[in-house]
Amino acid sequence: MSIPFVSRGFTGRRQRSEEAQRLPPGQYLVRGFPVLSAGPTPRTPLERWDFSIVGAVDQPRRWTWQEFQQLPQETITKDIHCVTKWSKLDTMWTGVSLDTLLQGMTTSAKYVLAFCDGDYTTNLPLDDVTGGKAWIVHAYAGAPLAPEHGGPARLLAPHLYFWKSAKWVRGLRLLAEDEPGFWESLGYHNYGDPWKEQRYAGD
Ligand SMILES: Nc1nc2c(c(=O)[nH]1)N[C@H]1C(S)=C(S)[C@@H](COP(=O)(O)O)O[C@H]1N2
Ligand SMILES: [Mo]
Repeated sequence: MSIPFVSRGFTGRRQRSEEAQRLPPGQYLVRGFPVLSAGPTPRTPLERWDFSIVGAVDQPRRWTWQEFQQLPQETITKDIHCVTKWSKLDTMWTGVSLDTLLQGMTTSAKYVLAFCDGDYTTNLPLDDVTGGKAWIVHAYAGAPLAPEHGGPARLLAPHLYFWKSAKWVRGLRLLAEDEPGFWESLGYHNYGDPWKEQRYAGD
């Protein structure tokens, strides 16, 4: 048996250039899964976990862990991009779309602030968590989300830098006026589009 090294070489180059096109400016690829946490990993038992939507809404909503699991689940595969310049391709998550969670709600809010166990927050326009762009995920690659990666559940908004994907998320506060979150008030960009390289305020 001879090894078809010519076609294998071609495949390798093609894969590398396809991967390169999926990398926003200034980013490099990682194969592992780095952990970036501003503080210790909180550990909330599932029986005490809930997810709520509060703030500028007609009726606040709250789901226990069990209720959350009974909502329609989606599995999505997305590339993720950290502001510290690593990107990871084809990460696979399972959870509930924010469209499902916000369905039928009446609000005049234009912004959301995600809040978490451990006091981390991050702000996003409401339009950036609706329209199939964001999920509350509780599994990674088919297994329960590890605590260091945000388990029991985290926000996933992969079209923005990964600091917007709040780990250990417990809810969203809907806001009429925008309010900077943890990193946003420490000089990170308010919006954080990786394709526009919006890393820091002023970028
Ligand atoms: N609650 C919370 N969420 C967070 C963070 C954090 O420190 N606390 N770090 C953010 C940053 S900067 C990144 S890059 C990702 C890292 O997620 P990972 O540790 O699963 O790679 O989580 C984001 N969400
Ligand atoms: Mo990050």
